[in-house]
Amino acid sequence: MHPRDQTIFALSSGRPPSAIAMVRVSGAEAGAVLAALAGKTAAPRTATRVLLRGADRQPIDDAVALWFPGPASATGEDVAEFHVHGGRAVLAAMFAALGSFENLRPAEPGEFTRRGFENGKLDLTEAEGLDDLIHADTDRQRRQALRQLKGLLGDRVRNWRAQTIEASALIEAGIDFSDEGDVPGELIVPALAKIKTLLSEIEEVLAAEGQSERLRDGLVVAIAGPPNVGKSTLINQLARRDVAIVSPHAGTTRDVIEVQLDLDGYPVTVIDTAGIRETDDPVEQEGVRRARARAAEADLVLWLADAAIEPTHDGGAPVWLVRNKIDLVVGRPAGGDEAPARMEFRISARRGDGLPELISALVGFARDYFGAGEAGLIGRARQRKLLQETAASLRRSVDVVGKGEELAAEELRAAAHSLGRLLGRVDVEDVLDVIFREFCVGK
Ligand SMILES: Nc1nc2c(ncn2[C@@H]2O[C@H](COP(=O)(O)OP(=O)(O)OP(=O)(O)O)[C@@H](O)[C@H]2O)c(=O)[nH]1
Ligand SMILES: [Mg+2]
Repeated sequence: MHPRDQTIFALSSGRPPSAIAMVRVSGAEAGAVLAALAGKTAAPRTATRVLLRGADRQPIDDAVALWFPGPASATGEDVAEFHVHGGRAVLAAMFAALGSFENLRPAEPGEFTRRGFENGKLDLTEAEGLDDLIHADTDRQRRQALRQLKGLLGDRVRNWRAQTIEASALIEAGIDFSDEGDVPGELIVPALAKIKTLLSEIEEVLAAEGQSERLRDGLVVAIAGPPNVGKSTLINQLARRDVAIVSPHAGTTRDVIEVQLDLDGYPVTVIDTAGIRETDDPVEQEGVRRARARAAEADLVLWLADAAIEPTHDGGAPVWLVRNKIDLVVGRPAGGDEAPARMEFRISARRGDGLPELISALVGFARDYFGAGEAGLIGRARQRKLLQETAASLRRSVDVVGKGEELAAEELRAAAHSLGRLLGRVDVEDVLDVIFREFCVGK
């Protein structure tokens, strides 16, 4: 039997042990599996209490089962759900029982969603939204993913695709008429008007989106500077836990240490790096190399320096100068300075002075970086690229229509094709594997 036609099963809830675990079965055998394990059938879409038994008829668990006959199910196939106690031994017994059925196998990552996609339950932008929702760490990421999952982009794209096909039909009708005199103009004028409206709608979405797909990946802030200035102390303060070792010994940090922060709903990755200096120690040299590489890739560098010493720092991407250990010097108070050319802060990472100002400046930076306001319609680079291709084809169709309707029709077909790819309607086997591989098992 082809793997696609086999019935699949997986743990769809989190890592055991847990109070309750949810095991999902999807495919032609799901009903038979439910009947065999539970010893009875369950009414559709109704929670039914069942005593599950394995092949040896020994009880596995006292559970709740749900029966979703296809096509009115998440995958479009017959689906059985088992809500069992989330102990490792319970799940091991469950999987042993499921594995003993013929034509049943464990699901691949994302395979339930992929089957839903293949059965027309959701389009590709919605599937991407679903994956993003599962991986959303912050509230803004959640909202953006939910908009995709609810099909906000998909609905627009479907509409654009229908309009493109209509415009192309008008132009092709013009081609058929062209032997018979002046008819084409009557068809081409409305077609052109349609294309221009479409193009301006797509361009508007592309322009408004600015940075919204960045929200998926987050903003990277690197803490860098000479050894012993308090970089690790600062990352611990920002993370509010001890992620990095702090010591008075210069050259303590060697590896790059990362923490994920939620700054006002914006996902921010802060990295602590080895103090940058010339050294003979090969391990520290490697640490310095990694520190430089990560700081070079970061979206923002916090260059830490001792408050008492005049610092030097690399240029390049935005660099904020953060003078630490102000508790050791008398004079100016903590806080932020919008000094003429660059941002400058004075903090005590150990005592916490100046940290609120630094954090609120980081939130402001994140707000600019991600674009203010509600997240946009485009969630991924894949979607943006296809929309750009669509706009380019539409633009070319307007340009070439005077030279020949066939050329314009060809460009419109290309535009419809790009939109179809966006939805996953055409030509997508290559991207499907990539997209669904990123999913969790059980989804
Ligand atoms: N007085 C004072 N000491 C601090 C402050 N911040 C850090 N320190 C001390 O400075 C020393 C070095 O701190 P670390 O956080 O390990 O410095 P680092 O920049 O990570 O050092 P390397 O990893 O070696 O590059 C430790 O003894 C800290 O307790 C501060 O604001 N005031
Ligand atoms: Mg350190």
